[in-house]
Amino acid sequence: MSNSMDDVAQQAKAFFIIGSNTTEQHPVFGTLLRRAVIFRGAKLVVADPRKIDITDFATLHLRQRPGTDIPLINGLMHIIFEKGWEDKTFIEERTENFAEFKTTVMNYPPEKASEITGIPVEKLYEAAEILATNSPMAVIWAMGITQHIVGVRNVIDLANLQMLLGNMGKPGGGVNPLRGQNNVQGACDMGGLPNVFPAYQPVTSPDVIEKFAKAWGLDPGPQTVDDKTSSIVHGLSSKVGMTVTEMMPGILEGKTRALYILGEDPVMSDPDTKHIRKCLEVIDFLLLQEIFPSETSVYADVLLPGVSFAEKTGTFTNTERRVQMVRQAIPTQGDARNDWWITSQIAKRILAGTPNRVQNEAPYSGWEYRNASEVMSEINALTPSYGGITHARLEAGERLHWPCPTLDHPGTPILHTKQFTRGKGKFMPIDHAPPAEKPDDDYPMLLSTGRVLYHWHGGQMTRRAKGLMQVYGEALVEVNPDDAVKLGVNGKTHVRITSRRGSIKAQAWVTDRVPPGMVYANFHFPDASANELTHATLDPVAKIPEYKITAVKVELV
Ligand SMILES: Nc1nc2c(c(=O)[nH]1)N[C@H]1C(S)=C(S)[C@@H](COP(=O)(O)OP(=O)(O)OC[C@H]3O[C@@H](n4cnc5c(=O)[nH]c(N)nc54)[C@H](O)[C@@H]3O)O[C@H]1N2
Ligand SMILES: Nc1nc2c(c(=O)[nH]1)N[C@H]1C(S)=C(S)[C@@H](COP(=O)(O)OP(=O)(O)OC[C@H]3O[C@@H](n4cnc5c(=O)[nH]c(N)nc54)[C@H](O)[C@@H]3O)O[C@H]1N2
Ligand SMILES: [Mo]
Repeated sequence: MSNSMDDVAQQAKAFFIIGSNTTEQHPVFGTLLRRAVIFRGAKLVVADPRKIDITDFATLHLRQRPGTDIPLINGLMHIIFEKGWEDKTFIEERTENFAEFKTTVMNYPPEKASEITGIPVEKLYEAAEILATNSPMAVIWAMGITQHIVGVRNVIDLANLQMLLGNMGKPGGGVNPLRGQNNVQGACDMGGLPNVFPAYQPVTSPDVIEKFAKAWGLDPGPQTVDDKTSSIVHGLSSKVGMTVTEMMPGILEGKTRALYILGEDPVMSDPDTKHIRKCLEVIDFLLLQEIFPSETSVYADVLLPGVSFAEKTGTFTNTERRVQMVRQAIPTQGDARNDWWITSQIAKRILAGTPNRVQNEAPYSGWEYRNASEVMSEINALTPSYGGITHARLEAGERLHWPCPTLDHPGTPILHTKQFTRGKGKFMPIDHAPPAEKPDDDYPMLLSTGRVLYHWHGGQMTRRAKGLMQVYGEALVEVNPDDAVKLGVNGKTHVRITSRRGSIKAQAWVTDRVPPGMVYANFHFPDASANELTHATLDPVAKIPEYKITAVKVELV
């Protein structure tokens, strides 16, 4: 998020929630937003194909066809131009490439936007007025925007909207993607991405490589294979690696021979389960670090027991870039060990067999951490945006959002107040492209997938909680009443849903949460996981799968 949760909830005059089921998937922030609507009259526009719970609080609900967010956003911006609501001063002072961008937006008059999205023209005018005339306005999104082959384009177009309205770098405004996993922001910040070291320092930059090689006592030269011993000569690689969604199919192409998986359950969470099973069956070596046996653990050659959040000390970085202490609450269970400890033991053993290692006085060579604070000290030294975020400051109760480069820096709850990271904000012309799969005669319905309040992804944790299973004990598929009549679904009927990849049977929940022609399924239960049906077509830049759109047929069983 460019802004903090409190800032958005307290300062925004209007919210635009697009592709986020905020009350079910981010209940704490969802509550703050509902309170803002109820108690201080903030306006709320929700753009979501489904009638999710937060639409009960919306000033206006736009129910676009899935995968049509670009014509929707461009259509809104077209109206903003027509009415002269754009922030001319912000555009002039803080942005560039405006003319090219405007030319593209002009190709999306409201009538055309309406035709593609299915939203009536009057509603587009109403939405544009609410969003443009209640300033500051905060845009909030999640997976409904990103899990598409146009995920990156969707995000860029929302940034266009916020620059057009001058809502960047201001309290109560901003671009606010809600991160999902408790520490996914921290994982990305620490370089859990194929193209960057911690703090988004590119692996392709010679200066950055030299800095890390020096600190870690490694040869800055490229990673090579020693011909005689056929072991890897460890330098720091400047090659951009693979994303998860490339590693998996890479197994069948011979590009991936071993996998070290920590805290993921790809059999449940990756698209096209049948394909994932095939990949995991043939991989040479699979090491899995887990807190429970999972659907994936049956494929593991070695299963190592990590510890849950309640058994560890360290920090999590949340969706608003705030770093928070997590303290061990219960003793480690059984043979489980800290995840960082296991990883460093493996690393040490790999390093021990590595020729050509530069053994100098490198401050952070050897993986010799004794506790999480020592890991944090290394982060402080090598990760500029975390330079001033120490356990001591967090323990003293400071609220620190990165960037926080030095010990006396107060942190940065709002980004881009004076300028953008690249200087001027660059408007990007963004055009619509249809989803990879479209309903046809064989598969006439559209499947959307996601979560429910009571479960967490593959369900390894939540399906072990008795109370949650009592409330939500089996997968339900949302089916519109019109479709239910056509199918003959009545009461607790089970339906079979089939796509080009597979088939599941689940109980239908007849509800107008979904529009006619669309069903919605989750991936919380192995016997009826939506990922048996989904396909692995990826966004070309972010490599995120199009989980939100699959063509299916639905039958009564
Ligand atoms: N209870 C619970 N909470 C969770 C999680 C969990 O598993 N359980 N997971 C966490 C994680 S990791 C994540 S990433 C977040 C995800 O949080 P969300 O992204 O809010 O959750 P999703 O269920 O993926 O659904 C997103 C919304 O996008 C809508 N949508 C579908 N297609 C489109 C489209 O084409 N355009 C638009 N604009 N909207 C569309 C859906 O109807 C849905 O309301 O939740 C986090 N919170
Ligand atoms: N169809 C469909 N598929 C999706 C999505 C969708 O919307 N639709 N959403 C996608 C998204 S946004 C996400 S984030 C993924 C999530 O997918 P995953 O990350 O695979 O799912 P999780 O269930 O969150 O976590 C996986 C495992 O981590 C283990 N675990 C928990 N805590 C710890 C720990 O501290 N240490 C270790 N070592 N293990 C731990 C749990 O036991 C669990 O089995 O799913 C993706 N898949
Ligand atoms: Mo996620």
